[in-house]
Amino acid sequence: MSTPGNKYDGRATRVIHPASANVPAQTLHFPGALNSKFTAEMKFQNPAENTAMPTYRIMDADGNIVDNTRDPQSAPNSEIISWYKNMLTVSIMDIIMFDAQRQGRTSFYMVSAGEEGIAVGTSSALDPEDVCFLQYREQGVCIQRGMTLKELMSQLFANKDDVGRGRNMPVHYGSGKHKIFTVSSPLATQIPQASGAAYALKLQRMMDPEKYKPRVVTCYFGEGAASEGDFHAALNIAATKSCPVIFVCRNNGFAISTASLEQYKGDGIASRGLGYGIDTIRVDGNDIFAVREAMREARKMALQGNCRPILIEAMSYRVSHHSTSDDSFAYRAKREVEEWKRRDNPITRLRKWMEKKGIWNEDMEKEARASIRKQVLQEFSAAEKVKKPSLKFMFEDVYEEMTPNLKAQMEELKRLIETYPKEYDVSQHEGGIKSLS
Ligand SMILES: Cc1ncc(C[n+]2csc(CCOP(=O)(O)OP(=O)(O)O)c2C)c(N)n1
Ligand SMILES: [Mg+2]
Repeated sequence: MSTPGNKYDGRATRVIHPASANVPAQTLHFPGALNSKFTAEMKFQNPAENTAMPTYRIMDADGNIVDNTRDPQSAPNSEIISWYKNMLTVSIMDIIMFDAQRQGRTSFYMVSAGEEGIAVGTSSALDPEDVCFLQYREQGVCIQRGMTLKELMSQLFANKDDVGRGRNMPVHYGSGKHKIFTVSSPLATQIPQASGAAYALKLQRMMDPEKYKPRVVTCYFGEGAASEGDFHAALNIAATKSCPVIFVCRNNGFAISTASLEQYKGDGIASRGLGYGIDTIRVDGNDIFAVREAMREARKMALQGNCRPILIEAMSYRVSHHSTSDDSFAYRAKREVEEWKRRDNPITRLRKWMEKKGIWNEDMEKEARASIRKQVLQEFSAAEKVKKPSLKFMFEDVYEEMTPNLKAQMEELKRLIETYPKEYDVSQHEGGIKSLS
């Protein structure tokens, strides 16, 4: 007779007629729901009767520790200060780049105000060899993993130093060196890719544990992206194939103009993790310690035994407009945004904690802000002046060698530029028209 448990051992089908098998009906387990007990009470489960999943925090909005079992000092002061500076860097760069777009110096930008703690906190708990898939509001992950301002600015200006060779819209960062897959515009693309990458890492290690160390994949996305079919496919395959992937959902209350209340009826995104049989936690995204500790624990759990996926739903509020193409005051009250800014924020919360601890003060704050601002502006104006990538790059990288039809297209482009030089100013591109030879 089959026994209750998570694993279906195939024997239940053999006891379809319990009477003939001489076993009581109560012990029969359908293969589709092994732990379900029989009941004589007909009751439709109503999700509204369940209490909402709680939101874990270590530190309250005033910077006081509320979970004394978790010492935020698991990291030295210098490291905590470095997270703080990384959050400040994201925030200062955001303001400068948003304004730069308004001045027509870049085409597009996306701000992560209010969500700096999620990006920096989660990635502070990762190994440099772990692999990250981002959505687009996670500049903090790039900075925490060591991408330089020069690298970020080169992407934003699509100049010749951009590792993506200027092929993507601004904020679509990627870096092989930092194990960050390039951001994709179509929502949720990265989620099944992350499950697949985690499965690959697991298989690699199974085949050669000497050569490959345990690694996880982290996958960031917004609650809006979780409405895509790809989200569901990704969670299900990760659960059924026990992939070491940590899904980090930033629930910031909006998918552009659609408020989360209009996006779903269930208990946030966390309830969906449980539906797929995935260990899930909801955390306060304004609390960098909670986010980091949840990630540290998730990483351990993901790599235990046969591996498994984890879902972290980090709660926050999108303080900024969706992007430079959006005016959020068309669909939400300015007062509401101001209220959130004033009430809670991952940066001011950590600052309060550091000040209480005596490791930060007003002078250090001023000094840090001024020096970060200076560095951002320096890299900004340097990157803006660098030449654009060679035109030839348009035809490279898909095939190892350029195919005859690509060569023909390149020649045609050269002919057009030569015929209409006033229409096509290619002097800004490295090598100019010569690169097409
Ligand atoms: C497949 C697809 N549909 C629609 C869009 C347009 N779009 C870009 S961002 C976005 C909202 C995403 O919201 P969320 O995932 O919550 O992330 P947030 O912007 O809040 O960080 C939408 C609808 C898109 N990029 N791709
Ligand atoms: Mg959102």
